[in-house]
Amino acid sequence: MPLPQAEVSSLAAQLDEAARTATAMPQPRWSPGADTDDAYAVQAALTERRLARGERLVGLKMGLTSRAKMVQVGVSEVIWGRLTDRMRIPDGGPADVGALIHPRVEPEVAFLIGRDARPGDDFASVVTAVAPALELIDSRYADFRFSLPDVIADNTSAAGFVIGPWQPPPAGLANLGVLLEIDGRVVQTGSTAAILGDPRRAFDEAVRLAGRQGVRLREGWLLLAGAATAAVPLAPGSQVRAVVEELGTAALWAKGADGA
Ligand code: 0L1
Ligand code: MG
Repeated sequence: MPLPQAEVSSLAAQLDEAARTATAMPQPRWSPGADTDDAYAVQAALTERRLARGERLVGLKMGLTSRAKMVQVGVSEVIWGRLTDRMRIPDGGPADVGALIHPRVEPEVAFLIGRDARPGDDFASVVTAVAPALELIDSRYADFRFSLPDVIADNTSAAGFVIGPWQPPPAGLANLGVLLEIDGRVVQTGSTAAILGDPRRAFDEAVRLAGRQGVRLREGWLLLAGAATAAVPLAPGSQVRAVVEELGTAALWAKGADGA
């Protein structure tokens, strides 16, 4: 039986408040029998609250698409979340990390969706451009500790993203080198192969998993394919850059509460 609507709304309100006040909250006590469908219902209600404040849905993100990420947070399922226009940070621009609880950053690859995707569509017929990207994540739970339904409800820790220059999808995407630099120092190295063996599979998983919840990728949306490395804590004042072989770079500057 689905979770009662009152419980869905209450949990969405708590997560929303935690994000808006940058205050970590305890893990929820789910009713017995609650499952991932219930967690996606909370995520949808949480997103509705943002849309009611004037934000616009601009795409989806895939989470936990690599072993490194799964091991880092102790959850071993691919998950997806929703992206709004308010989460977008201009390439090279400031990210207001003073408004976050315990931000982390990770290097990703982004896809541009050229037309509404239908079940069974393949990557080449729908994705018209690819870009290097950064994702800013910020679990609303204390100490970044959560179960699978917890993190789905929390919109897969989504907090912000940067998209580098778009370009036509290259012939090979499956094994491009990836670096994450902070203040000019390489802090993580990896390969796009870490993203489900080939980041194009993240598109297939988005169509499949979001489709199960009645959500389809729309023309003009973005899709973040997932991180190629573990995420790294982000301190105010840091300059961050993702470098993806053949695709280029995406960058941000972590602005603290005092603007420094
Ligand atoms: O984008 C991600 O892979 C994040 C998924 C949620 C787990 C986390 O907070 O790292
Ligand atoms: Mg991510």
